[in-house]
Amino acid sequence: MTEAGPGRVERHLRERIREGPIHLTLIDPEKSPGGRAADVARGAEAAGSDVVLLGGSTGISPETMGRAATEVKRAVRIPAVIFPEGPGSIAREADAILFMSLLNSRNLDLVIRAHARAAPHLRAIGLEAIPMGYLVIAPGMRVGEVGEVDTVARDDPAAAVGYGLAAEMLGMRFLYLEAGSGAPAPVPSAMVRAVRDAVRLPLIVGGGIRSAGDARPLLDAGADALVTGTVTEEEGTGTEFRAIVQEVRRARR
Ligand code: 1GP
Repeated sequence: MTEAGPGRVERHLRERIREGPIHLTLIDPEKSPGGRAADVARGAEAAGSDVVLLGGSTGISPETMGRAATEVKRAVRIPAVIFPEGPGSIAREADAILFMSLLNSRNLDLVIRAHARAAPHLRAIGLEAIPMGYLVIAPGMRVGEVGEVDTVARDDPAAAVGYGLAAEMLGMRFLYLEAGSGAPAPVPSAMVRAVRDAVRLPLIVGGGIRSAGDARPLLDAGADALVTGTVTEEEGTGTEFRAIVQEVRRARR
């Protein structure tokens, strides 16, 4: 038997997280033409962000994803990791892909079937797959709709804990709590705390984080990684973005 342990990017992330929380910058290749993805990636790395996540839009093509990954990899040293919306997001030019099951979707394609179709291709091109449970919390925004999600209610941390423990026991190696891109408020910190206390997986939190003030309670509650997308789409890697990354880095000390 060949051991199916963590790959190079996952080991790197785990080592970073052992020393404290990290920041992931989400870049949407569809909304970043003409070198913008590289510009944002450079700004993100300079600010101290740890990973570029590539994804966001529905209907992205492998060509668009591949171009963005190549551009980002030429521009920065931090890893470029695909945050997929489906098999069309797969591009061998990236460093790894979050191989994520949308745990609370009603659509079995998004839970496991698309994965079964994509897995042989991933193995063939040798792209590192990072196994992750992806859980959408209300309001869920667009991913809640297109993902046909039964969102976890914001006042029901026990439900999030149940999904998180199930992900852990199924052998997934990361857990992502998602409020939805552009959510008016992030995942409640009480829910992050409850999941942190119960689940032994690195915990990624995203959706609706727009300021250092939004980030602080999530870090205090034990989030291992914060994802931001909208803030960079709206104002690049300017003051607000840098303040969020600074807040994450302060929590590493
Ligand atoms: C979306 O969690 C990410 O999948 C980022 O959300 O765009 O609200 O930062 P925002």
